[in-house]
Amino acid sequence: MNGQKKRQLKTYLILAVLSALLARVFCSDADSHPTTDVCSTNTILPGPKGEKGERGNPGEIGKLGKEGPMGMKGEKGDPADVGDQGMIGKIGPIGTKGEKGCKGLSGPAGGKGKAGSVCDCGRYRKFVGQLEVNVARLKTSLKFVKNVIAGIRETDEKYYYIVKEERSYRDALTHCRIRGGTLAMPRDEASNSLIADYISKSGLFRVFIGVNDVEKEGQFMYTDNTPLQNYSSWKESEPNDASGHEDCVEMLSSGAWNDVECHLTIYFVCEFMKKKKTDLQRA
Ligand code: MMA
Ligand code: CA
Repeated sequence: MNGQKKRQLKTYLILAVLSALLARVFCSDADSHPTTDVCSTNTILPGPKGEKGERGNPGEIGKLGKEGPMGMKGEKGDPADVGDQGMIGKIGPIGTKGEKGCKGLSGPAGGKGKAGSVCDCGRYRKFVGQLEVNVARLKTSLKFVKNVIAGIRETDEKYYYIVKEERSYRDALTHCRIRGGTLAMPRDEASNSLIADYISKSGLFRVFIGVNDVEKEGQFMYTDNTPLQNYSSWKESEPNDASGHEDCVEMLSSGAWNDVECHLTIYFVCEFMKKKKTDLQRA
């Protein structure tokens, strides 16, 4: 059986079923109208072929088809446009040292030198060296004479010298002055203890120093008429003006001061200012 006949038979069957349904609707007893021939005959024979139906509406859009196979490799594309200029690169490592250059041209001749001296510098330096040795020896000798033979003591600023001659205060002061100094005036602990040590090491007990209250009783001054300031070294209970005439001052080997009578004759200690040294003399 071909497709066309199949469709024809299908159409007949549909028409027959429709006829039966129509007969039941129009031939019912409930209906007061009389039945027609169609109803009475109740045939199922096919009618004549109808005319061709109208053209149907277009179908809905079909589903998306399956993904096709991979296409062939395309041809190589055209070269792209030239890109922008890149950033400047990092500084490279230090290069190896270049080869030594050629020797330069000679410079212009220098001016004429001064006339040579007649000094034999080698001999001169030797002589100066010998002088330095001699100066060092003289310094050592001088120190020995000052400190051992003469028994002089010194600080940076002054020399002290004990005169082992018994004199009154007035004569002692004159003695020191004639020699360019004065009776010692200890103005601080350092110089006072230096003189005290000098007295005791000399095996002595007492010496006159340059302090008195001749001018005004009870008001002791240095012999250069400067007042006692921040320093004094009175022995305990001194000055006591024991005899009522103790206007001059002695230093004991302990460094302690005691007021005594000025006409007492005892040893005394002079002081001499050192001349200020230049840098060259100090070296
Ligand atoms: C002595 C004399 C005085 C001193 C007393 C201390 C007796 O006098 O040196 O100046 O004050 O001794 O005892
Ligand atoms: Ca006294």
